[in-house]
Amino acid sequence: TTTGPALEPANPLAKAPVGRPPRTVDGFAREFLRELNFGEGVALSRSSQNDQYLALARTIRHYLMADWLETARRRREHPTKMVGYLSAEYLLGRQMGNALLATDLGAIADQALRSLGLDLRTLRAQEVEPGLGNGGLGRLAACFVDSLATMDVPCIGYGIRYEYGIFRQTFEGGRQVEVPDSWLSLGGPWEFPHPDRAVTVGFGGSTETFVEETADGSGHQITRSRWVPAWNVLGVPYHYMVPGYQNGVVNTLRLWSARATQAFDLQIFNSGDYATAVRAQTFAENISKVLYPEDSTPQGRELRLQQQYFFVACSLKDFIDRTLEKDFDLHRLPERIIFQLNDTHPVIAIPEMMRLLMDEHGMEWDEAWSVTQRCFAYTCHTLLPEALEVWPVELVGRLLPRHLEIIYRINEEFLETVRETFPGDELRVRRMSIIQDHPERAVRMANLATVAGVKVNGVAELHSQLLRDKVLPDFSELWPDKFTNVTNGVTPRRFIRLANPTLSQLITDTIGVGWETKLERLESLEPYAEDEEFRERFAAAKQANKTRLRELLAVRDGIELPEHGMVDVMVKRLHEYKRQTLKLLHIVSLYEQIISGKVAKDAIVPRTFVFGAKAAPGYHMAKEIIYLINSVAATVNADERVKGVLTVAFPANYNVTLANKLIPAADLSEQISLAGKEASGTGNMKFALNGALTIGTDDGANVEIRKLVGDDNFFLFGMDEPQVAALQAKGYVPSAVYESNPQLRSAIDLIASGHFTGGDRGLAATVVDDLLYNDRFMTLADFQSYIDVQGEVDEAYRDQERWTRSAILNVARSGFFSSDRSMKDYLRRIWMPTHD
Ligand code: B1N
Repeated sequence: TTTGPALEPANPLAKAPVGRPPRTVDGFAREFLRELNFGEGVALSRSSQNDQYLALARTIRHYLMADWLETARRRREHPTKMVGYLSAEYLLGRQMGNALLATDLGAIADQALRSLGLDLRTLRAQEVEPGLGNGGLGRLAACFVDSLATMDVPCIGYGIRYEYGIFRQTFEGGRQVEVPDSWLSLGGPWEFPHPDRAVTVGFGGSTETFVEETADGSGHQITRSRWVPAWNVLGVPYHYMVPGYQNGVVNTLRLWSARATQAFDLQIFNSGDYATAVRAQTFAENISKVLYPEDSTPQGRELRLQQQYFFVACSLKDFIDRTLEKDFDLHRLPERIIFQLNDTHPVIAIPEMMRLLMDEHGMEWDEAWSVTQRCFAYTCHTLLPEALEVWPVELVGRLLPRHLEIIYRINEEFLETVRETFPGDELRVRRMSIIQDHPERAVRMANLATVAGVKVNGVAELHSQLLRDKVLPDFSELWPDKFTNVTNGVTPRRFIRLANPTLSQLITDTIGVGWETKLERLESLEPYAEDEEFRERFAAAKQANKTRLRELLAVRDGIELPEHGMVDVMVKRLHEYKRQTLKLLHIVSLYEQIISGKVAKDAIVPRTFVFGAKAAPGYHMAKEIIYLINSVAATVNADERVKGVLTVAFPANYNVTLANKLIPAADLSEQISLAGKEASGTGNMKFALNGALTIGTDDGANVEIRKLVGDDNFFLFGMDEPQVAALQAKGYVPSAVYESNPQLRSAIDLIASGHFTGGDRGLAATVVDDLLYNDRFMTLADFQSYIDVQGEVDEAYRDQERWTRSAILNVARSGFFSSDRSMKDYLRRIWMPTHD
């Protein structure tokens, strides 16, 4: 059903490339009205804002269409090695602003809409962002596909079209309440469904062995295995444009949606059981129904493994059967594709590739393994041992019996190598085995990925080092060359140009155009740190962003922010290792010192503390911390004694859209995880690029930020990773820290007294007790250092000239953190290593 026209078309129009609509105000207005009338079926005078938004989105799409078709044609005609980015998450953020920027149509669209009595900003605000990811890992995937399109690298991003993305967070009585994110309910104008190109994916059933003669005609017989699934679902591809930045390139993001197969339906319909048939449909469609809202921790649920296998099976089939030219010799597959595994979520692709090559394309084990080993590379995003995915053998065997057989055989051959290399070291064999025995027999997905992948990379220098030394030490000893680093990056198009137009204009005025794709050019801003006029404009841009944020939070959340003072921002998923409670202890301590008269109100720099954080719905402690932050915010904001000096804002539902408004307004960026726990962080990069100074630990990419911006322009505090390890080994007793530090004691006592929780001590007890008697992430151990360095922050901020100079240097020296640079590193170190 997917082949093109069979006859040579007589009409020459068939050969012409698709037209490009005129890039004029009138042309745009006409195109928009056509969409509104013919696409939405409404007259302008009768149209709703949603109609107008949908028509506008489709209008902008038209301007990308010729480039999209042309990019695809070019790639088909001159096939080269492609990147298949396999990711269970893409946290895309709103599409319209990005599409306008990519096409450079902002001004035209603005005027055209105005000429029709409409307002571009209002229509842009209609868009519900596709929140198909949790946090950093999903946003990273979105930055990477943006960069690959901008660099004209052939790439297909493969993932899942969740019907419900990350939940919408609301607060009720200060507690997080999750609301389903039905982001598609008002229409999905950016997607192109292709139900005719659905692929079938099997689940369950059993394997059978049979005997076959070898293909060489020698008459030898071999035993083969094949999978007979018990049930199937269909994967329907939805295509999304991934436009490069003003370069005529549009790549594709292909997200899969699950449907019931017709065969499945029919069988049951014919039996006359309508209700059962409809239930079957629901069952199949559940697979792509909802994103698991966990971040940095795996959810070992059966449905999640179904999701993983579903999208990976669709993607491999799509690439082999549809993207490669017909009759391509699969022995040469590694010349055409490298699948990058975004964490372990897509790692089931490895046995799936083996199965396809052997059972569907007739390869022998050794050939298939040789091909598979060259087609995958694995990115690890964590250091938390509990975050390494394992799947119970029982579950894998039940859902994917053929894959389990293949995994066992991969493991057998691998362990043979280990035994040959390290004879007699059975403990090592057990540590390295792809199958763990305790606490239950399970498949270690990171081990599988490491055994099969060409390369394994961490996401920041420190993380990659710790990955080698602590997470996978046996593997790095066996294969030192397999391990490499690629430090994360962020797209400057979305996170500077779109998020911060005032700063962008200043940069362009100062160093000229083109920095958006050559971010190292920000270096040329460095001398301007000493230019008074530039400093003033820079400070004015920051002030304008703060004012805009004030206006936004007033309307969006009913939060009143003071006009002046430092904006101190901590936005990221709520996780104990990230230590939002350390930030909270700082606030409570300042507050306690003022209300108890230990510190004069005017002795400290007025600050607005802004939090943004979602907690995984099942993560009890994280939700208690959210409740406590909201309780402290309510109490502090209502207390006349600290008015104008301490303000706490916790706008609900932190997402990409809100990030774009918050980050440009920040003076201070909080990156305060326990050293050795945050793999990289990418928010830290966005803040530095928008001229915030960082207060941070020696962790993740903070290390590299500090190295680049310089010690004078970065506030380092806390233990480093070796110190953390030493304290751990010695035995850490948080209550002893509490006993010995009066300032800390006062802060914790005030929380424990129920001061912030309406007099109820119980409501604060979960968090307080954990800090005192557990404190797995050593919050109390780093408290004094944090407080001391926050004192230095105050002092630095009082000298506005010095602060602005440092902020400028943060921007000038952070060009390294463009995701374009990350992509160059992946290309050179992993994807096309022989290229130069
Ligand atoms: O990936 C980001 C890093 O910058 C962060 O430091 C890191 O915490 C984050 C299971 C994860 N690691 N692991 C996850 C997400 C969802 C899930 O279901 C794990 N996310 C990270 C980008 O490298």
